[in-house]
Amino acid sequence: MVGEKTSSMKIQNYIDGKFLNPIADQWIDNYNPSKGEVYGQIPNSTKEDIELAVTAAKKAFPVWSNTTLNERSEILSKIAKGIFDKLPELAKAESKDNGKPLSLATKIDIPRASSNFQFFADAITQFPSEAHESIGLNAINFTLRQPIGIVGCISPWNLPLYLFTWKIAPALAAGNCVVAKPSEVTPMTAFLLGEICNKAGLPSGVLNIVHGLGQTTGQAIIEHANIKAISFTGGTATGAHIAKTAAPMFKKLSLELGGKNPNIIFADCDYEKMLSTTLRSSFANQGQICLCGSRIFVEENIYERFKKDFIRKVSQLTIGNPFDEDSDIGALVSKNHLEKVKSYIDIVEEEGGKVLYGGEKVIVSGSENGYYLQPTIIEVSNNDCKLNQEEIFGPVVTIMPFKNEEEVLKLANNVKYGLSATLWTNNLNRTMKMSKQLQVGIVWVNTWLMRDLRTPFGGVKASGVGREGGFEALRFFTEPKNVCISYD
Ligand code: TXE
Repeated sequence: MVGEKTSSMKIQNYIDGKFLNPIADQWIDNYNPSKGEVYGQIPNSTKEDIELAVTAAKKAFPVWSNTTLNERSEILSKIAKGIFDKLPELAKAESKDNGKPLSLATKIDIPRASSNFQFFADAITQFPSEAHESIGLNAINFTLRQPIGIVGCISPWNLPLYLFTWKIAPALAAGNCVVAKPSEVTPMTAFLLGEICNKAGLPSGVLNIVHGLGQTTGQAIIEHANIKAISFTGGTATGAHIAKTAAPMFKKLSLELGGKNPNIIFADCDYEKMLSTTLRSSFANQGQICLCGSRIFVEENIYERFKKDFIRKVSQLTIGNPFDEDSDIGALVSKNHLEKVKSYIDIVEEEGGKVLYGGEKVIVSGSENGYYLQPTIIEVSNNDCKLNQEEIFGPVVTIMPFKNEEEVLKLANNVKYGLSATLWTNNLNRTMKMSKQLQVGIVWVNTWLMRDLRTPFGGVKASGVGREGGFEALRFFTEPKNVCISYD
């Protein structure tokens, strides 16, 4: 049973279809953030473990890359089903490992992990390649879309199985073999995925899941000469480091990095829908989603009303143990992260801001050592302060009034990040004009985090390079090769 395994056991690497201890026998503690206590250990894998994974992947590649699309699709569908069948156990494991409310893991994280596999199981059967006839030259070009070979997938801790599978599924669907590393902070569900893959009949070595710290295990993946592409989601500084290491080796890179997303509210919006969605876009997953709208800009004629209503709504949120059914906000992912988030609250005054609500750590009865923080609203007087320029990545939002479209566009774009923006308005002309001018990869209008997995997903500026999702992901995980045939 998955549930029993999560209580105290050592996590192992999944290499060549087998569960293995790390070769150097180095281990890291794994924490339950809702209790602030160690509940297991995970490998801190070294270059030798990565070598083993690469060898297994190399061996598996010729067969896997030549399976028919139907065979591949069927196996991926079985993995999707395997995840879905274990939804309650996986959700519990995710919630325990990450601190997120069990209800969220049950409704969002695990179903989406299953959908990721099902989506790419279907997508690969529909993935076209192009042909170009050179009319008048008697030639025809067609483009092969061949798998790259061995690819590396590195994921973060905020949406553990959700983002891990978002990378692995298209990589496998495209015919690659994968060496994957989940975050060392939340390794449990990635570990449990190995067993599901074996049961689904995924051939040994096609997917290898290796655990450990970024600077040891992650570094060994990005440096390995035979790993030809890296798909990474995580912090912007780590993304820059990965680019520096991998670019001179001419690896393909997809980097999905941080965000400091504007949530722009005009007076002509559907107010109640905006208010309830803004509550989610601010604090879902304890604000630890790269897409959260952490900078709220409100048109000045509804600013005071919004402020009052938003504070009231936020004060009604329940902070508690993630396993309690009525908890809206669980624990932050780690002690370090809690301290990082708190350090921004500590500088509010010197940055010219004012805490309107929250700002304090919370002691949850029965989980006194857990990493809990109140949802926090900060009023800021300008967009240049650190609170509006740096990614806090916690249950902290800033609010600020604006006068008109022109001003708010400047405010929204005046930041190094460019992942997403949310726009609340019923004015079509404004929607069109602003959608074009916002410097981001994703704009949501009158909604937030509504996802259609076929759409391109990713950011501009310091939010990353490349797009995930749909055929974009399948293009990333394949190498196009043009064949030009001349005829008489
Ligand atoms: O991320 P890291 P961290 C942001 C957020 C957060 C900050 C740092 O602001 O506070 O990033 O978080 C692996 N070679 N986001 O430190 O370190 C690491 O092991 C190869 C935004 O947790 O970037 C993990 O698997 N890999 C974000 C993954 O990179 C390395 C989600 C992400 O860890 C490595 C999470 C190396 N040298 C945090 N160093 C988002 N965009 O959604 C680390 N890793």
